[in-house]
This record gives sequence, C-alpha cells and structure tokens, in this order.
Amino acid sequence: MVLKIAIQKAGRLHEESVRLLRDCGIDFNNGVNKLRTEATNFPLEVYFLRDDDIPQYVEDGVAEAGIVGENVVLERQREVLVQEKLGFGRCRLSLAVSRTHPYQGLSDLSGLKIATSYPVLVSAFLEKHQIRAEIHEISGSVEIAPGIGLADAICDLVSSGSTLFMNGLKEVQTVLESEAVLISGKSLGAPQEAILQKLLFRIKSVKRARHNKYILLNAPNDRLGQIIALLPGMKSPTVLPLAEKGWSSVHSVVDEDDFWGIIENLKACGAQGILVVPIEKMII
Ligand code: PRT
Ligand code: ZN
Repeated sequence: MVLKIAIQKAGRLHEESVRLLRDCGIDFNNGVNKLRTEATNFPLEVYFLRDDDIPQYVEDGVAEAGIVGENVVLERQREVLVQEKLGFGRCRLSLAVSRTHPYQGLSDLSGLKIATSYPVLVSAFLEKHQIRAEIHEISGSVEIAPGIGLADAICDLVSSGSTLFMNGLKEVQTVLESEAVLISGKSLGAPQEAILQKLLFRIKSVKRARHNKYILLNAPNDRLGQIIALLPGMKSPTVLPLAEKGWSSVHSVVDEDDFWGIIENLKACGAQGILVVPIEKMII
C-alpha cells in the first residue's frame, strides 16, 4: 500500500515541496521528465503535476494528498481537506490600482473593471463588502491589464511587490494571505490514512525543527539563575559543569522569532561562547 501525493512539477512550489519530503527522510528522484516516482524508503508515490490541477486530482482520488498553494485550493473550491500549513510559498492575493489613482477606500472600487485569475475569491470578497464591480477573468500577466486599457484594477498574487511597482500599480487591499498547504482527500482508506498520519507527524517535526535553534553557552555559576530564566528549553535547559571551576555549560532550544532578543539578554547576563546550531528534527 502507498499514499499517492501530488506536488508541483515545476514552478515556485516545486523545490520547497521536494525539500520538505526529503527533510522528512523520504528518498525519491525529483521528477525531471517524469510524471511520477516511488519513494525508496517510505510508502509514498509522488506525482508531478501543474499546481492548478492538484485539488481536482485529490478530490477525484487520483492522488490521496497534495502540496499546493492555499490560494489555489480556495479558488478551485474542491472537496478536499487542508491538513497542515507548510510555511513556504507565502504570498497574498491583493487588489491593486494605478499608482496615480486617488484611492481612498474600498468603495472606490465600485463600478471598476477588475482583472484577475482568481474570480471566485475576488467575487466573494466584493460581495462580502457589498461592492459592485465587474470582474474580468484572465489567466496570466494580470499586472499589465490596466496599462493596456483592459481593466481599471487588478487582483493578483504579490510577494515582494516589485511586479506591481514595475507596472505602475499600488497595492490597496489584501484579499487573502496564502502559503503552501498539505491537502488530502475527504475519505481515504484506512491504510492511506495511516500513511498520511505518519507523513504529517514527520512534517510537523521538520517544521518545528526549522522554527527552532539549539543553543549552547558558557555561564558563570553565580549568574545561572538569570540565564536559565531566559531559556525555556523543551522541558528546561540542560546544565553541565565545565572543567573550569565556577562555570557551567547551558544547552537549550529557542524559537527563531525570539532568537535575537534572547541572545542580547544572554550576553548582558554574562553568557560567553554562545553557539547556535540548526536542528534537524524535533519530536515533542
Ligand atoms: O505551471 P504551474 O501551473 O504549476 O505553475 P504556475 O505558474 O501557475 O504557478 P507558480 O509556480 O507561479 O506559483 C505557484 C504558487 O506559488 C502559487 O499558487 C502561490 O501559492 C505561490 N506563490 C508565492 C506565488 C508567488 N508567491 C508569486 N509572487 N505565485 C505567483 N507569484 C507571482 C504573481 O502572480 C506575480 O506575477 O509573482 C508575481 C509577483 O511577485 P512579486 O515578488 O513581484 O510581488
Ligand atoms: Zn498554475
């Protein structure tokens, strides 16, 4: 028995999807000129597909799971379950108008023609805010639509914002925040469900590890109390005596978000020789 998982064949999510599965300890060939491949050390068959098709394939049961942008899942409205946010492929679906437009607020969009590849999400957003505007669906290069007179505004994915900038547009409203997600079919057989749960367990430990760092430092014993208070650790920090009298080595795990603040406070408390090491897997 294997679990069939669909990932993007080429494009923005391909590399990170492959990296995530590999970091989960799953070995497979990476799909150049291939439609599918089987992992050698985990019951997984990987399908390489266009991202837009992945929700449909998962709904139909051609694949039991998939990795795809949440934006695609929500736009396609397929009957699939979002199992886990994956922390990559982050972007936002945003409305933008010409930089010279004297935009003041959402009501300024009334009566405008909005070009987008996300008609479902944009209509829902406009309806929610009771704005009547015309949606013009186009499949690519949405950002050039205002410049060629095809539309007054656009709604497209943005990450750095440089595409909007280069096309003389300004972002005025976020419609959706998105990132890659792991989806699954709604009714998997028991063996596939068991494999999915194993995969999810591994993905969660990889995500946790990516978000945390292992930290080692030397501390004078008379400051240990203060230093330990700064380091929560998984349970509590490990403290080992150094060969030099009056000093200890302290080991702990810190969240990346709090990292720099903690380091500054540790130094201020007299910590020395601080080492920071990436964590490969983290199981709690
Ligand atoms: O061939 P296939 O159909 O599989 O790929 P695709 O061309 O449809 O998709 P692809 O690879 O471009 O994007 C796949 C997924 O990556 C999207 O569905 C999003 O979930 C995610 N993602 C993250 C992005 C971006 N960031 C992004 N910036 N997808 C597209 N863009 C585009 C955007 O459409 C615009 O043209 O990049 C441009 C804007 O980027 P900035 O950095 O200039 O703001
Ligand atoms: Zn696509």
